[in-house]
Amino acid sequence: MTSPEFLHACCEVLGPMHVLTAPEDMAPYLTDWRGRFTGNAAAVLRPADTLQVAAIVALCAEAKVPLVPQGGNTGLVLGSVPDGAGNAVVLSLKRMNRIRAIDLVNNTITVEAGSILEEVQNAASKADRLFPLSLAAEGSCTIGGNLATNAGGTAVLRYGSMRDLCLGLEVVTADGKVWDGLRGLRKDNTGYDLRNLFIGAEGTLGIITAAVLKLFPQPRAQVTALVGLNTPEDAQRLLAMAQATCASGLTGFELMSAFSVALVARHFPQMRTGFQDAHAQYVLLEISDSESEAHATAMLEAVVEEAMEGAVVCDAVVASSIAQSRALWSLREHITLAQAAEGKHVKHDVSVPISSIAEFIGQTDTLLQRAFPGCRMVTFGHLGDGNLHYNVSAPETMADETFILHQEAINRIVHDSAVRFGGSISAEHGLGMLKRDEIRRYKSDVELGLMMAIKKALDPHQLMNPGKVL
Ligand code: FAD
Ligand code: 2HG
Ligand code: ZN
Repeated sequence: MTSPEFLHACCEVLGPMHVLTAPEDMAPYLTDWRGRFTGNAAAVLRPADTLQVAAIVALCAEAKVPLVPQGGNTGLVLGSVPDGAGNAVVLSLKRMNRIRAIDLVNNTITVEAGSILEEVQNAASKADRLFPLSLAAEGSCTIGGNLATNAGGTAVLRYGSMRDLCLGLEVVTADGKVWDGLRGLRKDNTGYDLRNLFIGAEGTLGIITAAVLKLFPQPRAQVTALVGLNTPEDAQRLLAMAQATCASGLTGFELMSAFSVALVARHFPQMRTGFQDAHAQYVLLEISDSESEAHATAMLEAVVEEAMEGAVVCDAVVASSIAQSRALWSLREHITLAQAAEGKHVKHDVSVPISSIAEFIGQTDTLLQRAFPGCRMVTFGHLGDGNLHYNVSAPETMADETFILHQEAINRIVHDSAVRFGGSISAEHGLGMLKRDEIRRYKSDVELGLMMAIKKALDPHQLMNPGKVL
């Protein structure tokens, strides 16, 4: 247990206002976004700057108190909440939200880890630049959480995931030292890649306190289309067509199954596709263009026309206004909320080679229907990256509570299937507590051994987000 002396020392560093110990004050930090798990903590600590983080981590190292870093707490794998033991502290980075610098020649922005993603996008936009990471939780997730999970989102196809968008990091190490790696360099071959070790480590190796991120020119135009199709195979064909015509202009390619779209319409009735008839699959495409709106629209229309002529697509709408484009994206981004409103479900965040997407869906759907007849598939996601959110809701006739008891069996079918296709069981959300045991089935002893060696070297007392990832 944490001693009164330890909490007193934390108060000295942060001021008592930023050391929360009352259950009602700590509550929002202890339950995950989906409401699937509530942990326990000795305190929630809210540092204001890097030196305060370093002082707190040093105190934790001395008193052997485990630390759970937390940003917006929007993570989907139970990485940002403590376990039930009650001996850990949650370190909330949300007060650390300053934009430290923008360099318009180097095309970089330096931000603190608690900065909300949307605010970083807005700061870039004000400077006539684009920070391209985009995801439905952007109004509340933080750059630190985005980095710690190597977040993906809807523009990975063109700009890559968080690892590709970060040039430098500032990190507080497990013994309370500050590593200043805030370099804005695009080339730097000076030994081991520490930056990429901390990115995607889910807070298990150190606390990210700031980052240098890449900026891009603002596209002159962004054009969106929604198309209806019969099969995931057709969606794969459409991707090849769009890439051939638009090359790197294709910035988004999102698959949504009929049931995903129907769930959104059920729980958010104002959100509809606008098509007269329902289709088995939908794809949302986005083109970004450095020339003009007319050029972008012509390109997208050419793709849609070719796909309709080839009977790859049955129906299509190209958004004719920003409002219509936003409405189409909103439909896509409400799938997570609609499935949550529908009830408990089992999430999967798998990736397979893009060429195997359709076959993966076909085979795994069959296996799941055989084992759980009537289970409802909410299949959607970043088809352009080979990343599917292959989520399973209970059959209409089965109570959620009964269905959720089968979670392990469902995971086994889906994850074994993804791995059979050469895939991964977590393409963008990470492992957290939720997939920590699961990953041991799929990584070799050699790979797990290397990961463990890194963990031991950087966090010898196992205080950084214990029980997550490994
Ligand atoms: P948190 O949830 O607070 O933390 C996530 C992990 O990072 C935890 O392990 C935590 O300990 C660690 N961490 C947080 N801050 C730090 C830090 N400063 N230093 C070290 N470790 C830290 N993810 C995607 O990749 N793509 C999507 O499209 C996407 N869409 C989403 C849509 C919705 C509606 C929701 C709820 C989530 C979505 N996510 C998505 C998942 C989640 O939003 C992202 O993983 C996000 O990047 C997490 O940021 P956060 O600040 O909320 O992190
Ligand atoms: C998305 O792509 C997120 O919208 C969330 O990664 C996925 O709800 C999910 O399973
Ligand atoms: Zn996603």
